[in-house]
Amino acid sequence: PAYVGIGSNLEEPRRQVASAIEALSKLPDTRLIRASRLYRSPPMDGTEQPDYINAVAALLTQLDARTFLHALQAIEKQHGREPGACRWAARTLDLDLLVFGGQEICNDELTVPHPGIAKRCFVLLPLCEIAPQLRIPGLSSATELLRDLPAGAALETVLDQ
Ligand code: A4P
Ligand code: MG
Repeated sequence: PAYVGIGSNLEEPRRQVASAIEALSKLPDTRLIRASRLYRSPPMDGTEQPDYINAVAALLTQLDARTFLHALQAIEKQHGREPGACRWAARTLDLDLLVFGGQEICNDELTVPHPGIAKRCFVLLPLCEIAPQLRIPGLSSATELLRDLPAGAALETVLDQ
């Protein structure tokens, strides 16, 4: 499967994330197999921004990685994502391609597995909820990565119910 990290911290983030999951379920030649619950955490760089809502979705797709990325970018755009905003700026919707089957990709457009996975509790917690045994190509399992986060890093991300 492909795993997609979903994040939002603007304009009703819970609604944005739910709507992104709905849009993912409608991608051509693709089937949504699981979506995690929603998790809440403060912005990673500690700037003055609203909290983020994050989730992870698992999909089976016949699209190639590049076409799949472009489909994710089209969904971001439909959700009012401002192009050209600076890195880590607040956003209505961010879709990151976390894992794409067993593939390791590194080119101008795409780095897979996503380089932030191992450091981000807001990715690892929802990922472990839906795929605890998943081996991240080039790294270890989702559960091992979560366990190896520095003490305290895991405390900032909470289930959003
Ligand atoms: N790109 C390369 N690899 C990938 C990939 N695996 N998935 C390229 C998606 N895109 C990939 O992405 C910039 C370029 O990365 C794309 O054109 C694509 O070709 P972007 O989404 O436009 O830029 P960005 O999101 O502003 O930057 P970046 O580095 O992706 O930021 P992150 O890592 O997504 O972090 N705090 C909390 N608590 N929760 C969050 O979700 N998210 C961010 C954004 C910051 N702080 C956060 C959260
Ligand atoms: Mg991104």
